[in-house]
Amino acid sequence: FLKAPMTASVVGCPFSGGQPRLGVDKGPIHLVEAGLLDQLVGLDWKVNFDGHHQFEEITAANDPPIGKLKNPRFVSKVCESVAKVVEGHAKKGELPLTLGGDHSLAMGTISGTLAAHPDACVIWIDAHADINTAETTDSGNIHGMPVSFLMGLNSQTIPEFSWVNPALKPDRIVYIGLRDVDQGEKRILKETGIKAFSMHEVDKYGIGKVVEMALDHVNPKRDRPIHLSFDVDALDPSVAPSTGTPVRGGLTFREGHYICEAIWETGCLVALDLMEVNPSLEDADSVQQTVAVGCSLVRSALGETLL
Ligand code: EXY
Ligand code: MN
Ligand code: MN
Ligand code: MN
Repeated sequence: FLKAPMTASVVGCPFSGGQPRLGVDKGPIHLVEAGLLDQLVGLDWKVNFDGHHQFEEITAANDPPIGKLKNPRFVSKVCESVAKVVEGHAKKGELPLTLGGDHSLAMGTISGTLAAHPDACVIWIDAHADINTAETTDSGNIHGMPVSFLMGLNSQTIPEFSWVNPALKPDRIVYIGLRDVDQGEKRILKETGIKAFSMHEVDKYGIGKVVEMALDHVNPKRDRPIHLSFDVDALDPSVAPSTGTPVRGGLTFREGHYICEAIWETGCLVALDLMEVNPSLEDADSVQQTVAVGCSLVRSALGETLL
């Protein structure tokens, strides 16, 4: 993978079942309609896109909670199908670009990446740690839990999620941007020793140093494939207002883009997620701004330079 694959395979995932707010399923549609795919062609990517992922075989009907988990079968089945698609693209040497949709989808995308690249590491950009377990979650919203499934942190196995291979090791994931982490999640981060750079560290060291430290931790020799999972709510709400769980005090426009640029520069990027753009929230200008920022983050991660 030393030379990054120059074919991007877009996995549009109009899915909102991991959280309660309608509209996040429209995120990928707006990103594509804003011209994202042409923009990538302009960066010399070959872009595969055969329409948004269809979930019609998979329905939310008859899906009562399992414990606190909401829409568990729906989320699980959708993620399982996304995992297969991502794995297939990655195994062909293409770069899967998954457009969400809510962040529960990362259970699928990262499963797919790890199936194709077992030595991959994950860089998770988010206001939230998304590492609640079935036991620690207050909300029951699975978009707050994908990392716990990927790591096998649930004390009881949930048969509906048995397809997930809990292959993600604590030293293969690093967070940047955290500022709304639940008590139970803080305990999990401590117990597992997962490295996290919150907004406190971004303020203290600056984004350049933080990204370097994050890469040194998760990819010290810069020889591991990187899966970048970018939740747009990592950005400050003044930069990306149209998202379901905004938290003030987030990354600036440049800090977000710097992360993407620096990861691209490693030459190790093999998969990219852009999640949680919700075009139904806030006014038309905010939606346009958030969609435009989403497109430009993806362009930066896929090689757009300022000069
Ligand atoms: N920690 C809260 C929960 O588990 O419900 C909030 C999670 C928000 C998750 C967003 C997508 O990053
Ligand atoms: Mn998230
Ligand atoms: Mn988030
Ligand atoms: Mn919270």
